[in-house]
Order: sequence, then structure tokens, then C-alpha cells
Amino acid sequence: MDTLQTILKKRILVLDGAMGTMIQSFHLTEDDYRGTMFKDHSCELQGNNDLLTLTRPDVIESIHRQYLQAGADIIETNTFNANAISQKDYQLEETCYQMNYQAAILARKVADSVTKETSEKPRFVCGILGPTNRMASLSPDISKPGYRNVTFDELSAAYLTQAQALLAGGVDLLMVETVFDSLNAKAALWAILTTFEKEKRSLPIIVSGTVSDASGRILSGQTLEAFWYTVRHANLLGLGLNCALGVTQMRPYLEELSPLVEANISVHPNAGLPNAFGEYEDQPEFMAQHLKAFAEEGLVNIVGGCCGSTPDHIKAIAEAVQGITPRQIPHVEAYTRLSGLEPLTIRPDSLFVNIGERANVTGSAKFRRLIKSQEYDTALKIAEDQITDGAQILDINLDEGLLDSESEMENFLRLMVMEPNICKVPFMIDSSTWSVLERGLKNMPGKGIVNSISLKEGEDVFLRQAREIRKYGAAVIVMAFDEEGQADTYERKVAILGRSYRLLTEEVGFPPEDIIFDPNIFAVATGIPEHNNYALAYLEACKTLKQTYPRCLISGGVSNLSFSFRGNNAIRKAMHSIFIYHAIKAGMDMGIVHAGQLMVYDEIDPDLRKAIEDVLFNRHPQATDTLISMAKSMDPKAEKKKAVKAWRELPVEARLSHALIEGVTDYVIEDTEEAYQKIGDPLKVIEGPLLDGMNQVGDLFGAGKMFLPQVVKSARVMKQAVAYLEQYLRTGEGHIQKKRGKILLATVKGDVHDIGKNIVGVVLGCNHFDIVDLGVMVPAQ
Ligand code: THG
Repeated sequence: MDTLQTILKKRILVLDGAMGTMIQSFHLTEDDYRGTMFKDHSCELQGNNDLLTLTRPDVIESIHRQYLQAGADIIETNTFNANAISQKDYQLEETCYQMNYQAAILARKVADSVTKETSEKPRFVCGILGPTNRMASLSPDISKPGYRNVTFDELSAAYLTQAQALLAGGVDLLMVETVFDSLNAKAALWAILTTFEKEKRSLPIIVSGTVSDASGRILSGQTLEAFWYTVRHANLLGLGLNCALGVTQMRPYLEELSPLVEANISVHPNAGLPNAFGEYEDQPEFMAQHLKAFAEEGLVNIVGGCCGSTPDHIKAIAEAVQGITPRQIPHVEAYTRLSGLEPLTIRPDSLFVNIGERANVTGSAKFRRLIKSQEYDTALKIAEDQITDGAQILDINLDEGLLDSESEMENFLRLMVMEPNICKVPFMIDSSTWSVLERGLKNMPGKGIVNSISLKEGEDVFLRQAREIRKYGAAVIVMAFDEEGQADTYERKVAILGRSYRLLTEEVGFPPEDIIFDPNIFAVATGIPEHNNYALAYLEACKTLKQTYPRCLISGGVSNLSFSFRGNNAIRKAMHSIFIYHAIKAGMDMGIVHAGQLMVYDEIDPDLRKAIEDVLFNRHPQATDTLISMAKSMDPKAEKKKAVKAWRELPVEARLSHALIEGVTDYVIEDTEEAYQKIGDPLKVIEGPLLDGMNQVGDLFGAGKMFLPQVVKSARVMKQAVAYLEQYLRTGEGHIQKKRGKILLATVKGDVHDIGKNIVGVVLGCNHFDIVDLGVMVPAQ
């Protein structure tokens, strides 16, 4: 790390170029791929480039050497697909360790021999971990949003083998690249960090994402800022962008990232987009000039090439950036930075952050009933409504004796992740069981919060859990709870949280801004005199904690406060609002609340306000009785709500378009029926308003105004509408599902772009084409 960091301060480092497209130029045959080692292997191996490390090491060695001679400082191991997930296509999962180990040894050997010739310029070997050909946070089947074709555990196991082998083979650094789903990247980072832990040493890590459409987001829908917050826990040497649409498209993304990233920035684009013959057309001079401009503007620290780039490209690039001062790494304030699809930064001057409490089986009878009866669509609606009501983070709790909480947590998170309006915010996974929290961590694509850990089972358990949370890259809530029990006095709250802070920062290396204290909000006005000081103790603890640990945040479960007024929402609302008003002044930053049910302090009736404040501040012994008698005189069933939404007033065609674009399924049946009544012909409904709507979705996607998860939602609305219309079709017309045609897809034997094909398949599937995917290694004939 030190050597690389020192050099990176002085000059821009040059990565090598493409491996896959270079291999193509050797026109290798099936026999080359097999060698003697896999002479009798059960399936075809042509196109499995990572295997050539074992069967044609001379080819790989020659490519490495050409890149080094062209001026590359860093060469990348031939291991992009050398993981058990991708190698399954070739029935070579078992060979992954060997592929990675030998790839590292081979690159090491070539790099060292060139370093010997040019000792003023040391050469480095970067171990490559590719994205695999599957996504952990997107269902490949639009009608089964909870389904995944790969799990975090499968990914992390595959990456663990890769990381161990690359380390054993002697690489200098690691790069997780071409990331289009940050949950995959988190699995890779978890595996790398676990390997470092086991081996008791660590190497620099670069994570490089790819923006493959016009939305400016990675494919899973995350903005680049959100993506950075999701991966930066791994103490990265750098964040990068690679592959994608070519060098000319990268500028706005680099401009966006440069001020945010307190690490090096790398960029290695494709040599343009492949043309109809699969050729890459950006010439060496062209690419080099653009990269040079980025360098001169101080946007980059590491440059190189991806698909289609050759030693000529790297030579031109190396010459172009020579002598240019590298990007200066900015100082970025250590604020709490979370993410869903979108980023959420919490600064000292941020407004109070509302965490929605309703997706909680113990905190909401309705949510519990919906989960138990598997009415997930309505349960998701509860989650979403909170965001509309102002929640910026969602708390998710599925702890209930009769539920399998682990699998419910997984399932509900996966469903939320398929709802772009929900997963735009960070998640807070709430459970008192570690295994449930861990399952949540494995299904959370952004940077969220674990709620919670504490010292209740002692330091060992606390430290072990905290270390894991760190490797998953989440922030954490620490409850004021120790071996003796929950803290209910000021002294104990401050003492336990202080002890937790020291353990987290000194033993685990937790950054203070990822630590959130919960000094326990307990119910007041219960009639039990010992409870009278609970609110005050919380408020006092907030003040001390904020002063002592200014970079940490303070949270709490606000609705706990008013448990003794259950059923009387009017009084509960007032209590919560007044409590938060005072708690913010004391240093509370965020709270788990019933979003949309908070009131403005000044608008609360002054008599009620005084009665509540007397209770909160424990001002006199009759405070509770006074509040209880006031509560009795208040109408327990207060407010009515729900105005008609404006778009419901539009003509039916416009409503259908709106539903398609926004992915709203609530009214799709009634609107489709209305359109059918109006138009009279089910096919005309499909070809008219529904296709019009889908065309708008297509235009918006093309213009970068929608991103993949949103398109998937639109497709679900379309599917429901079409399914409903089927009853009106006379026999023989039941083919409407296929009306846009059948698409045959295959990755031709020898091609390297299986991932691209999968993406195309999902997008076309969303647009109502019938997809037949022949798989990989399909002979062109
Ligand atoms: N600290 C942390 N996490 C927490 C809490 C905390 N998570 C759970 C809880 N406490 C915060 N969440 C809620 C959610 C709902 C209610 C209270 C706290 C609640 N529900 C009503 C009731 O039970 O009367 C609603 C009833 C209904 O709608 O069915 O009050 O302190 N870190």
C-alpha cells in the first residue's frame, strides 16, 4: 500500500488494456483451450479465456509482456471470469483456485522480469475479480420479484476462493471491477476482507464500477455517489470506472465523483462501443487524447483501457499522461454517508432524520397481519407510504415468534429492492437476533444501518458482530445495554455507550461517523414512579454524548415513549413531537418514528404542551395524572386523510401511461377495465394506450431518465394489464403475450460478452419480447 501510495502521489499510473479482445486476435481453437490438461473435459471450452492461463500460458504471458513493454505500470491477472459462478457454464467450478493462483504467478513472473529491465519503474500485478454473470439484487424473472439466481453466500464463497488464490500467487493489489450491482461488489469485498483477516495481512483494493446506459447509474440503479458510499468501507486505494460506452462518455461521471472520493480515481474505458462486426473503433490517439484531457483537469490518478484496447492504445495513453500531475485527493468531511439507490449524507447541520417505523411486525398489527398472510404487495405499500410521508430511512423488523424471521427478512428486503421508489432510501435492519441481522446484511445492496448491537452478551460477542458488520459495510446502532441489563439512568447510558465507543473505534476500527448511539427511549407516564425520569435521562445522556463524541449520531425509538397511551394517537403524536423538539436540542440526530404523524411544536395546544413537558422533564409528582386526565378528554380517533391523487382525475389513457411510467400497480385492473369498456377491443387497448405507455418508458430509458429497476416495474404493470385483458380475447387470440416477437439470444462461442447478453435479455423481456436464450459457447452456425 505504501509503495503504491507514494508513487501515486507523484505520477499517474497506467493500467494495461483488454485481455479478452487480445486473446481473440490469436484465433485459438477448441484444442488450444483444452490443452492436454482438459483433453477429455465433458463440455466445450472455447471462449473460456481464463482457462488459457493453464492451457496456453504462452499466450497470456505474451499479452502481459506486450502491455508492460507498451508502458503499463500495472498488469491485470487473467481472472475476470475465474470464479465458481461464471465457471459453472464450463463445468469448471473446481478449477477456480488453480486458475487464479497460476494467473497471479504468471503475471508476477512477467512483471518482475520487466521490472528488472527498467528498475526505475516498478511494475505491479493487480488481481482481478469480475462481476460474475449474475446479479444478487435483481430478479431475472419480472413476475417473481423475490427470486434471485445467485445469493450473497454463493458469491462470497466464489470470491473467497479467488481472493485466497490471488493472494497466495503474489499479487500486489486487487481490483473488483466492472461492478454493475453493488451487492455483488459487497460480497467480493466481504470475501477479500475475510481473506485479509485470515492471512493477517492486507493489500490495496480498487473497486471499479460501470455505467452501461444513459442514466448515469450502475445497472442495478444506484447513482455513482450512492455506489461510492456503498463500497468505501473497505479502505480503498481507489474507486474507478471501466468498460461501458467509451472514453467520451466518462467525463460527467468523473466530474461527479472527483470531489467526493477521498481515494485515487481510476478509469479504464472501452475503445468505444463495438460496431456491428464486434470491432472496437476508438483509435489509440483518440482514447489517449481524451484521457490526457481528464488528467490535465486533475480528474484521474490511474488510467488504462478495457474491452478493445490494445498495446498500441496503452502506449499512446502512457505517453499522453506522462509528466502530468495526478489528481489531488480531496479532503472529504467525515459525515455519516449512507445509501440506497440514492445517497444520504447526514451532516451536523442536517435536519432531524425520520426513520420509518411501520415495517415492523411487532410495531404494527397491520404489517404483522400482512406478512403472516403473505400479502406482500400491501406490506410494500406500507413501506413506500412512509417515504411519501417523509421517512428518509426505513426500519425493517420481522422478529416474531411464529415467523421464520431470517427468511422473512431476506424475502422482504428482496421485494423492497425490486421497488425503486422504496430502495432509493437506505435500510435499517432491525432485529434482536444476530442471524436475522446477518441475513439482512446479505440482502442489502446499499449502505444501511444494523439495528442493533450491544454489550448485553459481553465484549466477545459484541466485537465479533461489530467486525462482521464492518466487513459488510454497514453503519451500526449501539443500544445502551450491557451485561447488567438495559441502562435507564443517565450515568449508565453514558458509561455503557462510552465503553461501546472505545471498543468499536479502538478494537474494530469503526469510523465514529458510522456509530449511532441509542440511549434508550422508555415509556413515561406509566404510573410507576421509577419511570418518571426516563425521558429526562435520555435527554441528558444525549447532551453528554454529543459533546463527547461529536462525530457519532444519536437515535432512538420515539414511539416507545408513549406506550401507556396506546390507542390514543392524538396524545401520542403530541408527545412524540414535543419530545423530538427537545431531543434535537439535546443532540438527537435521527429517530424511528411514525412518519407523517409528527406535528409542529408551536401548533400543539399550549395546555397540552405544558402537561406533556411536565411529564418529560419530570417536573412534579402529579404530572402523569394530569396528562392522563387530559388524554381522556381527547378524541382518540383524530384525523381523517387521503386526498384523491391528482393523476386519478386524468383520462384513462393518461392514467395507464402514468401507471406504466411510475410502475404503479394499484389501479391497473380497474383502469384496464375502463379502457376496455371505452375502446371495446382488448387488442386495441394493448396496441393503443398500453403500448404508447411502454414506448414512453422506452424513450425515457434511452434518454437516461429511467433506469433498469424502474423499467422492470413498468413491465410488471404491463404484464398485469395484459393478463387481465386475456379473458376478453376470443380463442386464437391468446398469443398477445408474444405479440412483439420472439428473440433468440446466444453468446457465440469465443465471445467474452455474456454479461451484456444477459442485460439485453432482461431489458427485452421487460419490453414484452419472448426471450429464448441458448446460453454460452453456442457455435455461430
Ligand atoms: N431503538 C431501536 N430500535 C427500535 C426501538 C428502539 N426498534 C423498534 C422500536 N424501538 C421502534 N419502533 C416502533 C414501532 C412502532 C411502535 C413503537 C416503536 C408503536 N406501535 C403502535 C403500538 O404498538 O401501539 C402501533 C400499533 C399498530 O399500528 O398496530 O408504538 O427504541 N434502536
